[in-house]
Amino acid sequence: TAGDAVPVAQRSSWTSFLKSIASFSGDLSSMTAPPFILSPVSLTEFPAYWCEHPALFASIADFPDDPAGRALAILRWFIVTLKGQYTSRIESMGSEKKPLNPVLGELFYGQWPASSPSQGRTDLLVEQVSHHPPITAYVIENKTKGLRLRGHNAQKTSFSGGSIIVKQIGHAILTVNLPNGKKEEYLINFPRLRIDGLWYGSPYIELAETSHIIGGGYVTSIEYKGKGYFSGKSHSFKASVARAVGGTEEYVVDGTWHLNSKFTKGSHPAFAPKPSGLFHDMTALPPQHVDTTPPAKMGEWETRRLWGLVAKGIREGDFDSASREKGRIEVEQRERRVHEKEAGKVWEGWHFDREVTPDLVYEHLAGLTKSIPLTEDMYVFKENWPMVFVEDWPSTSS
Ligand code: CLR
Repeated sequence: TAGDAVPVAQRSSWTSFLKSIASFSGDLSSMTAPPFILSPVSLTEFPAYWCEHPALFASIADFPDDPAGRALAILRWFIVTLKGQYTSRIESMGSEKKPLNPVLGELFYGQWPASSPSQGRTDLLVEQVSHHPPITAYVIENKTKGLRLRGHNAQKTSFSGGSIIVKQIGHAILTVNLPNGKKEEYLINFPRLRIDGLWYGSPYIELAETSHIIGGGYVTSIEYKGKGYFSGKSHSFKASVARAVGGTEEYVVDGTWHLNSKFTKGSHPAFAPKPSGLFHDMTALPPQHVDTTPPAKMGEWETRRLWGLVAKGIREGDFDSASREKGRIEVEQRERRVHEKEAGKVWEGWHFDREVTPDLVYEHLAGLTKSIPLTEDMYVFKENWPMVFVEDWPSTSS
């Protein structure tokens, strides 16, 4: 029945939250939700999901003379991130929750240590570059392997048939530095989300429609389906890897992104160990969570320090103190904006410049398909990695 997973005392506030999202579309992040659905984690931590399998990210560099191998390595890394991106809150918190809405200028720094000298260390830098609407920009780099992912994320939400529909805005560009000195760029865009289970108070995500990876002479289209659609299984996908010129389809991979998938067309010796034809397998692939700045070196804008007391209140069920601390942060932010206005200044940001001219790399790659917008915002990294990245950090996760 309705609100099964909702604590009795919060059922009426859950119902009115649902009513208000049904009659509203836009920025969900700023809406007040009942305490049981609040997550203690800010959206600035989400870009870390891109690299919870750092060895598979690094493996993109292992195909210097094989463009098809690179396209498949990028596809495999992308598919392997989906379980963390879209189902991990169910495992860690019981259901999808409402993340903390980052403040303007909020930062998250991270690192995945090198598991071997040849794999190299991977660095992560995230900054909230807009508060309203919320936009998060990030860079993930493995210098040893010559790989960099940069991107930004925003969401447009609407309500349909009892579900929240989230259109993801933004994109990422993956740069691969080849040993011959050439630089390759791949454009990645993101799937549409449907958030179901709201009525019961236990929201979960299903992916829908199609996302793309475009570059290196290939266009990969990934089509998502949930339960009740052609395969009948939740979290199904079908990826088609085709030549950008001429459109010849060379590989098709079919399966579920949270479990496994296999080739149903074509195969590649580095990916499909015969006879299984297996392309990816999550069942024995635990995520490697990111290490964040050592507490002694953590600055006041870094998310775990900035939201520390709010997160503690949410974790310990002390919602009065959580909302008092949240109120304090919001008032502080509002005052900051007022002071800027009085001084005739605008917030400059720490690590990113908003690009004012159209991004030619984006436009060229987007032009290779008919299905994605031709122009987009772009945030350019100022190449100012902070000093904390100079050395390896002590491990903070297991
Ligand atoms: C952010 C970018 C990541 C993938 C990702 C996963 C979960 C999404 C999140 C993005 C954006 C914010 C999001 C969240 C799930 C729920 C949450 C849509 C796209 C909304 C704002 C909260 C809805 C509130 C209900 C759970 C009650 O790469």
